[in-house]
Amino acid sequence: MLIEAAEVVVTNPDRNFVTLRLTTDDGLVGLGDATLNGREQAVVAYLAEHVAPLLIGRDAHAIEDTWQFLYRGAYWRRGPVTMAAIAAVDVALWDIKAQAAGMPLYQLLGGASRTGLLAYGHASGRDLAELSDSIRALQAAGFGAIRVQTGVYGVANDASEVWDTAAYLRDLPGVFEAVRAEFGPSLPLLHDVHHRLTPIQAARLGRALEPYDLFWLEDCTPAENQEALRLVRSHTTTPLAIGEVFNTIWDYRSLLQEQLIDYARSSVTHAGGISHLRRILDLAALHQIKSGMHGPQDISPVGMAAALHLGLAIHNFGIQEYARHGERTNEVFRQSFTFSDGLLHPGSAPGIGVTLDADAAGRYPYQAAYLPIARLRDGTLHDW
Ligand code: KDG
Ligand code: MG
Repeated sequence: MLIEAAEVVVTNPDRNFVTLRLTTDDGLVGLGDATLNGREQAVVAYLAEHVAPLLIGRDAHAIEDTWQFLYRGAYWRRGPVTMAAIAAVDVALWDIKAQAAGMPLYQLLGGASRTGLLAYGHASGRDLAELSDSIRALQAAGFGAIRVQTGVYGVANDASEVWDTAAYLRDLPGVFEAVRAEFGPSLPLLHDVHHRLTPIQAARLGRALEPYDLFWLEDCTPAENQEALRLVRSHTTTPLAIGEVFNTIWDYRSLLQEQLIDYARSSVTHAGGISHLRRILDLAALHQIKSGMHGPQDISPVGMAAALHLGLAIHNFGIQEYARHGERTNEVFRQSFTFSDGLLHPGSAPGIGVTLDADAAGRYPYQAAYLPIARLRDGTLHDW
């Protein structure tokens, strides 16, 4: 079975998505997500100019060899653009292989290890009343685990936000105290710091949040400095999650081997696809670290479906972020995955279970858009 066509589809139904569509000589179509928020066109060019021409005529079954060919053969390794492009090829090939086998992809990855995947949704509010309404709305939508963001921290999606670390460190424990008082001790609660603290600030926050029993504290320091987590870890038992901006196993090496985190946040879309993320999560499993795959709206339904197949199959699944897509996105990407009773399931359709409606995609052309930024009161650019 040979790859006959490799096309890159860019569409903006609710936001920009980049999708690789591979077609084989016997007519199977596989999809891979290559969306890199705010840098979408860099991956489009990488795929269209440098990867697609190399794929034509290759054996569609040779997933590992194609992965190594794109990684080692390029000489230039790692990086978000390269690894998102490789991920899209990898997922599209797994999609094709599973369709050829007539099975949902998770069966080829070892079969289901559980009946469904615990998902968390995003609650936010400018004050406690708004936050409480937001948590209730998520519970009504079926979520059994909730990420809590509030007030001084970036709830707005404006282009720029003013960030005050001292106010944040002062206010956040009180927010969790109020949420626990209202919603009880058993609701799993998560929080994302978005890389904004120094190691000693993060250590202090982790310790201050211990009474509220967080499921995890995410990205408490800039993720690229793995050593910083040693200090944080030595001061707090609040579980730590990191890695949504990582793209290879090398970014995790000391975090996993020294057991400095509890959850690995990489997505299939940004960490080299099913083949590479599985390697990361297998190494994590040796150190009792679980998956906590990134699942914001900027990962397309194709990337989300791939994550669900992998999450269902691995033993060390932890939790899945699920930001839910809008109606127009669901019209472009038809999905077999389901969400009920707080659990996601990839469904039983052969492959990854997502098809792309090209006519619908064509109705929503690319529009340039960027992530917001954060600045301190004096104007200094801070981490997002
Ligand atoms: O593209 C970046 C976003 O996906 C990121 O800001 C979302 O931190 C995020 C999360 O945890 O979903
Ligand atoms: Mg995050």
